[in-house]
Amino acid sequence: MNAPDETGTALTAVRGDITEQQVDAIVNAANSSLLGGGGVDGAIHRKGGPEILAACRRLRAGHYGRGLPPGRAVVTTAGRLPARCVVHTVGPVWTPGRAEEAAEVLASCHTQALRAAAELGARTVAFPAISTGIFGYPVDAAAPVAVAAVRAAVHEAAGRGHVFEEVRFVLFSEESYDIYAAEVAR
Ligand code: AR6
Repeated sequence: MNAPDETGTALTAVRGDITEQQVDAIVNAANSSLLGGGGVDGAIHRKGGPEILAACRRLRAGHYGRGLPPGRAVVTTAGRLPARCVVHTVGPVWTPGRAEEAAEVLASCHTQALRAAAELGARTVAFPAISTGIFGYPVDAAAPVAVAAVRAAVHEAAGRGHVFEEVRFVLFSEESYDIYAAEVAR
């Protein structure tokens, strides 16, 4: 684990499964429908149970009738998962030649997810490597964007009086872990 930064927040990277994290909030790499999918999204809905999908359906029936736009974040229960809540965000689909646009959306996912978590009073938050699976974002391009956005959001939250204890990146593969861990250690 890395030492806390000057805000008092430890930024960490671990190998593991996002659904098993004992934190206040886990972040879901969702899609705009909010109605489930594969990868992290599939695992969260499968292990968290139907309460999460029911909450997502309520969001779709209310404010998000047209779906959740990429770069935004919404919160639901975590159902049977050990986390207290799930922050759903939609990463960018990687399109060659549009790296700048993708980076803006990916950064926004992290910023908005941490803002939503702070509003709930969450002090420990776990992120997967958003967009680096089915959405095809190269891991070595995603990691610096994700980590920089988290650092900035942690500072922003501290400025408003909310100090995160830990923001953790949870990586499934050894390759992703090595890349995110190096970025976190920088
Ligand atoms: N815990 C941690 N990391 C995981 C887990 C897990 N349980 N499962 C996969 N990963 P992805 P995306 C890693 O595809 O690229 C869904 O269908 C995985 O190896 O879950 O943002 C949604 O509904 C990869 O490194 O998310 C969307 O349609 C990373 O998590 C779409 O996929 C992200 O992979 C979102 O695609």
